[in-house]
Amino acid sequence: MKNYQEITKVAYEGSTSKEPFAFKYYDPDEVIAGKPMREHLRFALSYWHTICAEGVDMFGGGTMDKKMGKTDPMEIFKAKADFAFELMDKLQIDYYCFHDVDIAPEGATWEESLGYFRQMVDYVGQLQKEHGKKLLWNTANNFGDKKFMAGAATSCSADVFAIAAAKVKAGLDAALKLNAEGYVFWGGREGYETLLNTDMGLELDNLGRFMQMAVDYKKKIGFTGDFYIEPKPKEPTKHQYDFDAATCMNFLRTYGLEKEFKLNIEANHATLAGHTFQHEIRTAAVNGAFGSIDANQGDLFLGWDTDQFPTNVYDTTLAMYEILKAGGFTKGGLNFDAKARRMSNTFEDILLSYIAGMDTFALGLRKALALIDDGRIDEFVANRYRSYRDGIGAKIVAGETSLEELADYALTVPSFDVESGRQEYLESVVNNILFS
Ligand code: XUL
Ligand code: CO
Repeated sequence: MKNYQEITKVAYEGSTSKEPFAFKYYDPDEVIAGKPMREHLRFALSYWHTICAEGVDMFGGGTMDKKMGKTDPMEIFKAKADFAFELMDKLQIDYYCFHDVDIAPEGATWEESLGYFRQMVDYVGQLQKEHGKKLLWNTANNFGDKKFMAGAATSCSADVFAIAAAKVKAGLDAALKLNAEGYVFWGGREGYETLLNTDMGLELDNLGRFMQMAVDYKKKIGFTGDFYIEPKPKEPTKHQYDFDAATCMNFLRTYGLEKEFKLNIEANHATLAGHTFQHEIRTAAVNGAFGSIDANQGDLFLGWDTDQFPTNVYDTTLAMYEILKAGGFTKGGLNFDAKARRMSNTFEDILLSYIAGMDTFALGLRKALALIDDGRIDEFVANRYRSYRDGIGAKIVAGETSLEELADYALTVPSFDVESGRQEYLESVVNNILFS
């Protein structure tokens, strides 16, 4: 196998290629269903996993050094940024995502940290221009530091609430400067370990107030990117307030924020919530809140967020099917919130894991379009609900009937037979498309 330096650009070679550092299904400029694959998929590199994480786990230290041979903190972060943009070039990835602490060193005080952050925002802004890349979204790490141990916007400390707000303000200033397509709010430690020490009502109201202030500031500075909430049910806290897509929608509606936010759906968070990835995307879509995707996969036998690169084509096909049905991405995209396994600890593995993930979504896109073209599934569903297109069904849908009218109508129905749901047949149609 070639080494990392030898690979200047991962190219599309088609499904018969055996070259490890080539795309088999992702052909960025190939136009399918009216636009190039790169515009359908809008792949993004996650800075925290790819540029920062070194393989540390609960039982052992790093297995990979990403300090880029530097020792001075600012030099380390500049070298990491140079590496990130070269990597995006090699992989033909157009977007990236970061937390504030991913791109800049932390100082001894907040003021010092803010200074470093602003310098690094300018630095990555310059690299963005030089490499022709865009920021899909940024976010604040309001969970890692000790001060956030009881949450950020839901902390029991008003001072911690204030520093969390300061970090979001700095993040929105950066988003504006870097012309980001969006800004993400993932709950971090917004949740609880035990209700014995928790004022849930105050915490949720404070979270609502925090989000409203972020919306007000966004409007004030004229940031036009999308705001996303990223649902997750557990980890790090036992119960996270942004449990799943439906819980997030309830939160947003309670605080009158539903028009200001969309959802960033992560595959592994969906499965931790006991849902399929497809279910969470559909839930976002039917609520008019489909925004962006954190692309990864979990291990169904493990109860935590393993953040593996997606390689399951069945899941990516059904995910892309939902995304296409939701109208595709507007400002969102597919951010690989995924890390190579601790044992996949070389720079070559970074390329190989992105290639695997990008090809799996590219194949998913091709197969989802084939499912839609084939038409059997859509036709089945449309036919299944045909009773709502005329007669009493049309009146129900139009809101033009009543319990009294329906009670009278029910007396005229000779029998109440429901047709077969044909699940196994439909699953065989998916297989037929996948393997032909
Ligand atoms: C955590 C997670 C985060 C968010 C951004 O599980 O997914 O990386 O995507 O904070
Ligand atoms: Co995520």
